[in-house]
Amino acid sequence: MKRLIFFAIIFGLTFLSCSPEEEVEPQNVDLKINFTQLVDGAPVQLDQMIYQNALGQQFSIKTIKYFISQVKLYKADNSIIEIPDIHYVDIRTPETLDYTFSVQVPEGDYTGFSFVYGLIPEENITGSLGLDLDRLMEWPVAMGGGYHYAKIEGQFIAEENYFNFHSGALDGVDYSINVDFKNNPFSITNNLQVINLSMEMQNWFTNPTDWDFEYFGSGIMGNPEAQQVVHENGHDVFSFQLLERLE
Ligand SMILES: [Cu+2]
Repeated sequence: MKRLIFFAIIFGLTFLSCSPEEEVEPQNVDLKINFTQLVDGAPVQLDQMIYQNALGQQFSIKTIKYFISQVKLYKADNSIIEIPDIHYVDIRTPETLDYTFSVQVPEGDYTGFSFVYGLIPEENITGSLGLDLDRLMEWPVAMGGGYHYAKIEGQFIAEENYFNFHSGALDGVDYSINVDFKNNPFSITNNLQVINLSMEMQNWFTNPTDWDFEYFGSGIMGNPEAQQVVHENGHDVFSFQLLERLE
């Protein structure tokens, strides 16, 4: 009888010690990202002369196109999940406004994530992203080549004034932006989770430099001062939330 109880305990311990391990083995799951564009915290209303920048200049938004790349997720165990994708967003093309990364990610606790607004020099090569993106986003070879990081366009002050707030690597100078959410912990627990990434358009036009539409004029592609201001103002245009998809 004693021996039987002994075996029962051994079997019991074996069973108990095995099953929880199987349960905690992390699953790899799809991670989706949604792109939202805001003015003053509300979704952009295109082609409406209803906005005012920090200097009190009226503006509208007609175009928002941009790249994000170099997405990295930082796990609580110090490992890093690197996602090789380059994603193009166009507010007028609904299928670009959400994206499932080509790489699955393990469930678990993360300390944060980071990405690049635009393209790093190694990935900013004329002709490398295919004909469609060449046509839409190519940066002139005479200005250093590669692609625009973004095209933001609209009107300012009066209906007849158009601005092309185009950013990119001018003459080989890298103005891409490292967007750092490394200390923003979250957990990924299933296949239904979505990172909602918002771009606040007002923040392009302030902090540290209030953007003066009259001073910078309608085109800034050949203007290194303007590219530097865009680079600096862009540090806080993005914010994110982790949402659960309803399915
Ligand atoms: Cu341009």
